[in-house]
Amino acid sequence: MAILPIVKYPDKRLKTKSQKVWEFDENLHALLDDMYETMIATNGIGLAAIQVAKPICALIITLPREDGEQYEEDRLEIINPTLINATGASLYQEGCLSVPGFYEEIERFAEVSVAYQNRFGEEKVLKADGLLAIAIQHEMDHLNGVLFVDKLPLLRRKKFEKELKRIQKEQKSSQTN
Ligand code: QAP
Ligand code: CO
Repeated sequence: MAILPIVKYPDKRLKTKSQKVWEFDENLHALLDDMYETMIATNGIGLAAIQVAKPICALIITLPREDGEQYEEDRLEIINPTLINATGASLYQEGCLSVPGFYEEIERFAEVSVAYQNRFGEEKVLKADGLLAIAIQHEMDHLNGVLFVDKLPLLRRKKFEKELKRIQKEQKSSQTN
């Protein structure tokens, strides 16, 4: 197992459209395990493979429980997802491991159903609402090369670009401090 470096905005690789997974082998399993370790180590609740520079349609989500802790048995691994139903709308203050330190409200579907494969290639369907529905949509956007900041209206996108400069300065100084 290993903690992998996270690809950060504005790295162009985050715009990559990920490729379908065909082989559900030990390489995939090792990647999913590394992604989980990386996500936990960086305080994430969701991570797409492209965020660790692997352009394949794989994402993981582990939401915290009521006690605020993440449990390994709640690991959700979603390969080759397709949206089969989506209803309603909800606003949530989103963040992203590839855009650390920036959070903004994004509108998403309130409820989604996705068809996907697990790490063994078995076909599954998942119906989700609440935070899980948000996380699934956020991570599925990564597979299409889309970040949550790409969905901001122009004025808030400008606010983001301005804040980014400040965040990048802070991160540079914390590397040398
Ligand atoms: C995507 O996001 C998501 O800025 C996962 O400094 C977003 O794990 C799912 C994180 C909204 C559901 C709702 C962000 C960690 C983690 C940061 C994340 C940071 C450290 C974000
Ligand atoms: Co993200």
